[in-house]
Amino acid sequence: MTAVRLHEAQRNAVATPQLPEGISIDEAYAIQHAVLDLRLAAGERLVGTKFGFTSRAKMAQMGVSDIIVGQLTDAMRVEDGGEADLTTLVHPRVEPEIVFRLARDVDPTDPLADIVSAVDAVAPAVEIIDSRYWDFKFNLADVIADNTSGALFAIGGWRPIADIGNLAVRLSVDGRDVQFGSTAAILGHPFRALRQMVGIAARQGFPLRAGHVILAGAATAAVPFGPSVVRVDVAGLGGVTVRGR
Ligand code: 0L1
Repeated sequence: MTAVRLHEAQRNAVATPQLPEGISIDEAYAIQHAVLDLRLAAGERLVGTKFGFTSRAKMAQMGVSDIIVGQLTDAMRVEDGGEADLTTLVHPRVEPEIVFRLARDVDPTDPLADIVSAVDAVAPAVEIIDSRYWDFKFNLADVIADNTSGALFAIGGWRPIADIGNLAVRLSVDGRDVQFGSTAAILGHPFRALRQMVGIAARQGFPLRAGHVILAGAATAAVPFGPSVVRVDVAGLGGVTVRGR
């Protein structure tokens, strides 16, 4: 079964072949849910959702052109300043992001749901992505089924929600700046991504619960992640650091 294959690839950090051609987007999300169910059955807890391909830089880097959503569990979280064990990953990459926190439940099936007003805080974030597919190659259905390459994430200090439409974003590796961007790269404004979450969550059955976090998607292209210290700084929001070893 495909979900078991993807789950084992993630658990054993061994790349697996891409899915057969012809899988629809809805089928791909169903596989993603089945993979997530295996993680939850193993004791992990759902803590939020994450976007993929909300910026042109990421779409161009991976050759796809649609926003996608994956799911986050507590086992994927690394503390700010903490370590990411590289032996648990296949071919990881790192991206600079911002992350939202929901203060109350949002019902995605409610056409009047206002997700922006449900957000009480924002923070800088490091996302470590890791495709489970050979050569980090995939089409849209592949990457959706593979939980949008979700692997690990770290969150910096929370700040009250403010004007986050055009904040400078910097990714550095071992103290050397490697990517610069702006939160405006996230669909023109990160709130635009957030609003799109409601429709996707309704269609694909993602809960949006109080306390959940939502990673907004990378503001720049991803860079390979190895034994090093990566830091994301977002103007006005501060920074967050992860060490790979
Ligand atoms: O932030 C993002 O756009 C993550 C995309 C995840 C898919 C990938 O590039 O592997």
